[in-house]
Amino acid sequence: MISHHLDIAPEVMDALNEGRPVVALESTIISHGMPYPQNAETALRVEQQARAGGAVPATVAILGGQLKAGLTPREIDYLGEKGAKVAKVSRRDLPIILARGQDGATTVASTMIIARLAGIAVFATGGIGGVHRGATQTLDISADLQELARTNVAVVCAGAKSILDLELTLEYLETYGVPVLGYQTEEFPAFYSRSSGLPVDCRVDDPSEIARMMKAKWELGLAGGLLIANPIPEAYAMPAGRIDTAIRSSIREAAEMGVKGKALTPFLLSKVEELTEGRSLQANIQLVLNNAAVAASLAVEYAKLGQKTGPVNGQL
Ligand code: PSU
Ligand code: MN
Repeated sequence: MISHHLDIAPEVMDALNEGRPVVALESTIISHGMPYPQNAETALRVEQQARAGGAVPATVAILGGQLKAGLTPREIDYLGEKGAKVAKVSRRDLPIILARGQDGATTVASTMIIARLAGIAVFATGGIGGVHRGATQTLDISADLQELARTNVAVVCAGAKSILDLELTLEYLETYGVPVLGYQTEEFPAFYSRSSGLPVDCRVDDPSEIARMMKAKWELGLAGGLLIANPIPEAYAMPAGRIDTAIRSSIREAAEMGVKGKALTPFLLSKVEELTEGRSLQANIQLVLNNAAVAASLAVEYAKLGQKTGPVNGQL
């Protein structure tokens, strides 16, 4: 049933059939997360990074109503250039974009869904969505968290931006049974900075151990993902104070302008970028590259365990 919706690139398909490592990559970060042309350039560099680490990259998006696992450089450039004119697609948007034959950039949630459908177990992104500050009133909680609760994909990220309430985000993940693993750290990283003051569930120093945790979780039949939090490299980290000031003023401006719903995250991201005069963009690029490298080594270790996920035919 899914096959006529899903288009897996030949190189990705070959790797999956042969049990070789594959890393999924998202596309909202391309269209809504960074300006053109840095967004498209970064997406290509991230793919290169995955390859250098021994994995085949599969950048995920929706083109003409087809779910794509693996894009050509031209398709990546197209998404980058169209930017925010491409629909930002999360779980709830998938049926609409498919039925209408439209293009869509996939968030962490919808990239996880497509990765799972294709049989890809490891996915690298920048930062995940989470519980927004003030969510006790607005109920603004990213669908990324529910997806981590239900879909079997390991997600490597640099933590979450402190545009979110990181403490509530971790509480939510605990409630929904998502392991939060600190890659070579005890602390949940805060995207631009390496520390948040909040502990992870478990520090893991070795990708092969994370691979065994994935296997154990899914062998037990425990549905859902694992979150691997990989701090930004020291050299690119930004002082927490500077970022915090920018975030506070961005949140204030969003409230004044009445920006909410799916528009809120992209609005806050671009405001923070503006207020830090592009320094945050450099940090963003470097942390995504770093995540792709860790995800590649995780995919290599997971492939060694001989776990062929294979495409899913049941419910997601
Ligand atoms: N956080 C970032 N960069 C991003 C995003 C979040 O630091 O690019 C994007 C991701 O695609 C994420 C999505 O899945 O925003 C979450 O949006 P929302 O909060 O509307 O669910
Ligand atoms: Mn939201």
